[in-house]
Amino acid sequence: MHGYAHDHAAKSEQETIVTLEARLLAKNDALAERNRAWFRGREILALNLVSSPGSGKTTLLERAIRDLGSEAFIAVIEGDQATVNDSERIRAAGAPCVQVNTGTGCHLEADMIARGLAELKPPVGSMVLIENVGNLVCPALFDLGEHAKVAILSVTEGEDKPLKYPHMFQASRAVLLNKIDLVPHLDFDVEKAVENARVVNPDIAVFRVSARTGEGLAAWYGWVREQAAAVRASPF
Ligand SMILES: Nc1nc2c(ncn2[C@@H]2O[C@H](COP(=O)(O)OP(=O)(O)O)[C@@H](O)[C@H]2O)c(=O)[nH]1
Ligand SMILES: [Mg+2]
Repeated sequence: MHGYAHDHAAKSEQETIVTLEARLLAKNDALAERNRAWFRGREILALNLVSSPGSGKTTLLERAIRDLGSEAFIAVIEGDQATVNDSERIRAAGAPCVQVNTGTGCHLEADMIARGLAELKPPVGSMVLIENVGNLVCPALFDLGEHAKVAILSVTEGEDKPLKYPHMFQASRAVLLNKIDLVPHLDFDVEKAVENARVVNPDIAVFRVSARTGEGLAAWYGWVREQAAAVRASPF
């Protein structure tokens, strides 16, 4: 009897959790649609950079601000559990930035982006680059209203990560294989990493880059320009 009551309670608790989770995601999706419409109405390209901590998101953003800043106004939303370190780096690189600290949260949510946009007020035709909280799990689930998610996988992380964290690579339109300058010092199999990314997402665009040396960045910027042009061309 006790076992039954216990099981029953556990089941109903689980149902409550599942329902709450579904509601949370539905609320986020509604707010993400609002952000998406806001971006589209202003012809703003919004990219959501997702990766493990330390793969090079902030370094890639610093480079992009310096390399693309003359052709487009770039604003940044930085997500981290704590500190304003990354937003200080972004401002030093020359872009306005809002830092969101998520505390115990492991991802950015659409309402945080809406609040960031209200502060940043990015102009028509600009780019909003979002650095999500570093981890390969929950940022995949949360739509922010972005045009595309871009996954960063650095060569020190192992070529199996797309297979172990498939949702992140399925949710992303492009993957940057960063720190390619380190390949000679590692046993990272670049071809295998590309193959693994394409196993989980056959359409994913792959760029082999080094934020340190600049290798491969021209191709990545070409993709960014194509996305910006697509946003400008899409009817509102
Ligand atoms: N060798 C090398 N180091 C890099 C590269 N990109 C970033 N790093 C280093 O990796 C570390 C983490 O970079 P960071 O941009 O802070 O990563 P984030 O946590 O994803 O924002 C820093 O020490 C960077 O200097 C790269 O292309 N090559
Ligand atoms: Mg960072």
